[in-house]
Amino acid sequence: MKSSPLPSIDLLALDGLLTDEEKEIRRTVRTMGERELRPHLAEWFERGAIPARDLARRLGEIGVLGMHLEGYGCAGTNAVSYGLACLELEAVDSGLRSLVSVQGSLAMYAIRAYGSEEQKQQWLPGMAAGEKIGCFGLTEPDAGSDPAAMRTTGKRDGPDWVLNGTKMWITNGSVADIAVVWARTDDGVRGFLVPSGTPGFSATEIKGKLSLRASVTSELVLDDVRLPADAMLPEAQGLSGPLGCLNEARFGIVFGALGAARDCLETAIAYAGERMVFDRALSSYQLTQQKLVDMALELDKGMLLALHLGRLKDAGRLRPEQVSVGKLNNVREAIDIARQCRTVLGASGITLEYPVMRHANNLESVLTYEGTSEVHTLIVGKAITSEAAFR
Ligand code: TGC
Ligand code: FAD
Repeated sequence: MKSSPLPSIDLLALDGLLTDEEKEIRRTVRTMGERELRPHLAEWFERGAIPARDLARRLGEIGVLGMHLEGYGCAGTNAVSYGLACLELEAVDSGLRSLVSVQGSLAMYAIRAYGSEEQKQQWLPGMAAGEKIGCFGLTEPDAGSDPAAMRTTGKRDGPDWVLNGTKMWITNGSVADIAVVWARTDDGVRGFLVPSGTPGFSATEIKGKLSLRASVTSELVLDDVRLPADAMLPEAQGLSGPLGCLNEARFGIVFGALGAARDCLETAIAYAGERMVFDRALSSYQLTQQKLVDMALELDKGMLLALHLGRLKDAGRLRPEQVSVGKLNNVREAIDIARQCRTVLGASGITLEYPVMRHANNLESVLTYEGTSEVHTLIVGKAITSEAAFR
């Protein structure tokens, strides 16, 4: 059962802070998500499989892939609109937002920000249309929070590059046409564009996930992958290259996580209104109202934070540690909300009939990827103490 939207959750009338264009983009994504995607989510999640190609094309049609980038077939919206699109997609499932984050904020952004003109022309229009899917390979089996420890290498062999290594937990990996792979070279970390058919490149889907089941997660193996000189992204040198992409994707999560939380809270409020316990509606008990009110407050505060960061980004003034504040707070609150809503639904809360535990399970991944809560705590800690406590 999907509850109807409950505008009363917008206690602070935050909609009034949005422009007409932002509301229109939100409406488009919400309508598509509710009509075309939500009806399939429980089944996709249960099967652990999604029609990734069809999804990418449809998301391309509505213009959300790389929507905040300029030119090359991208919509060129502002950051707040991109955030709202992430929120509406994640209200359906975090896996959908992941697909869009990785395509637009990681793979396309890397090419847009660091690629040559030829690389941009070759890849971006098809990726914006959803005809080509991209992935972003930074994490390795032994280098997650600390990408500086990566072992994947890129070595010169005449004019060519030869890549060797393994990338782990890569969203979209085994459905991607193009992998952005980060590797250690003689002049620091560099990014490479690896077409999926390149000899020596393989991608295997990771099975057995209990979270983000409606998302493709893969291991990439690079075994003497030979690439021409122009496969390297010329404008990225050092770890600041991949970390610059992460700022973009983390920003989308600041909004996105609130979508999952909103969907849980709407479901819990509707359920509590209908569920009779001890002869009265569950929502009429003070203990229940305490839970619902605490969650509504956190949701609205999270939204204010997201909007503030979005306005800073649109003004070109958003700093990485501010993105960390948003990711840390909003994902932490979203997962708390999802777990609390699960209690409101009682036993029904553990099923796929309701979206709540699906969201809660997904948010376990969201808490971990794009920088764990601990990593973002340390980034903020460094910002306020000037002490780097990572290592
Ligand atoms: P550190 O020495 O601090 O920095 C190295 C260089 O990078 C620069 N830098 C940044 N540049 C842009 N944006 C940022 N946020 C940056 N943070 C740092 C820095 O200025 C320096 O530049 P330069 O020119 O001096 O060399 O690096 P460190 O090795 O101490 O690491 C810092 C730390 C721990 C914060 C960083 O490694 C980190 O963020 N770790 C977390 C890794 C992570 O988030 N991985 C995510 C992988 S992708 C993913 O999860 C996709 S999920 C799918 C989905 O989104 O749906
Ligand atoms: P580790 O780094 O081993 O961390 C384990 C624990 O140690 C965590 O709690 C962590 O916070 C803690 N920890 C680490 N360092 C410190 C410290 N200094 N102090 C205190 N505690 C610390 N990566 C990609 O590159 N591309 C993708 O598309 C991608 N998609 C993903 C999709 C999913 C579904 C998941 C789950 C992950 C994905 N990732 C992707 C990987 C993700 O970015 C990493 O899982 C994440 O960065 C954490 O790395 P790790 O799993 O190796 O954990």
